[in-house]
Amino acid sequence: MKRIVYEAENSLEGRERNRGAVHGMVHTLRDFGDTRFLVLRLPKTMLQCVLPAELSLPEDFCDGAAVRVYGDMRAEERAPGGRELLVSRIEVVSAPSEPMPVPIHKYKMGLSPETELDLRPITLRTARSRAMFRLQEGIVRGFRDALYQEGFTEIHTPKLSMGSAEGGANMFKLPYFGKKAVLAQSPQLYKQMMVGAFERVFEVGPVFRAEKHNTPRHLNEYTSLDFEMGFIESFEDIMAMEEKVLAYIFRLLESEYAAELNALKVQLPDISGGIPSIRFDEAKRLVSEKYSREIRDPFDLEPEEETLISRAVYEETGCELAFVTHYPSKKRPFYAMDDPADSRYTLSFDLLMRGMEITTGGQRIHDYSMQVAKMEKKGLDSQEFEDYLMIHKYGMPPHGGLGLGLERLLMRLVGEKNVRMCALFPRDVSRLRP
Ligand code: AMO
Repeated sequence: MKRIVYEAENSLEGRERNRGAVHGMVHTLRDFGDTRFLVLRLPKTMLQCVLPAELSLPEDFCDGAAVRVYGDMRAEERAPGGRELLVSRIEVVSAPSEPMPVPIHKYKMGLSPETELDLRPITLRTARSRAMFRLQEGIVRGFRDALYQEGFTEIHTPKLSMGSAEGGANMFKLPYFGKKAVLAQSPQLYKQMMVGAFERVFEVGPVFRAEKHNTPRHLNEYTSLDFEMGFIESFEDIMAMEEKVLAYIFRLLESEYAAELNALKVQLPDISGGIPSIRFDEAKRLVSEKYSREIRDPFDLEPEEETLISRAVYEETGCELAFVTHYPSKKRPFYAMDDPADSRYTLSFDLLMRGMEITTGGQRIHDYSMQVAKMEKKGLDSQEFEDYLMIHKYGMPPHGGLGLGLERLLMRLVGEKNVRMCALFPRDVSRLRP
């Protein structure tokens, strides 16, 4: 059975062999009087099935039923995927107990985002959601494949820990057998530790941020795509690696996710000419002058500034992505390497895409005394970091890495306004279900 479904999805070759059954979920039945089309939800595509006038449907057949359909597969260029199944028999494998509460067969259901999220177990079945999360798969797959090719090792680090990696107030705290634990804000310290073991590592995993504000760009749990690499000459090596990885991801989406890109009308960004970069202080000045905007926070970028920097870079270069480099030391965590030329700034960067930050990265401190001194300067007790400091004490190469927000990248790719829609089951201040 599995094999036939796979063939039904992937080709029409050996059509004769495709005489048999396909199983799937009833997405909808379109009844035009003389012709009836059953749209079946297969693992990755929809299959159009033509029901002959004389075929009677089983009594318990309805939207949402799990069915087995028998018939002949044939080419039909007007059908999705260029093929359709001429049905001779339908069996209901299992029938739902209630009618579908919302019209999931419609591309746009017209629901409020809240209702759509409340009903996520079924609204994720729409063609639109399926296309979005197939693209999400493609991004992660591309990230993994590209890094395997570059000699990286995939790692899995703990999400329960004792201390903070990124600082700030956005940590979830929880009791842990009489002690206090926190949920990981990022795999930062562990991925650096693993550079000592494997030189090049990456991780795809959940991270937790107790952001108290509901914004369209923040989740309380998101998926972080992280890598970390040793023996770098400069933080620009990290940017070059990110560019390579993104180019790989976009190529993979183009070649293997064309149907999903088409369904969502996604235009992939063109980074074939390289991603331009601009220093943080220059970027601040540029948008302030170009758009007559007062600089309110000299140490960080406001969301509107990110949008304007992106716009200005796009107007100048035609590229929808832009690296902003040399963020102020004041706003970067203790592990960030200061610029030896001017220690007010760090050897770090953010990547903006279509007006929003999708990545943070940079070079880290590898020298023990430099790291202890920076912790003290930031008012941290280096004793609390003795596990982490083992790597500095016992030898580390110059290294750096980055963290890329999966939902943010998907959001910028598909043009979704709210990051919640780019997480299967988003977590925000007021949402812990479904
Ligand atoms: P940072 O905290 O900037 O850096 O996070 C990296 C990237 O993660 C995404 N992101 C978020 N996405 C959704 N909801 C949130 N609340 C949220 N917060 C962050 C963004 C961001 O660019 N350890 C460093 C990375 C590194 O230097 O390797 C870090 O975590 O896309």
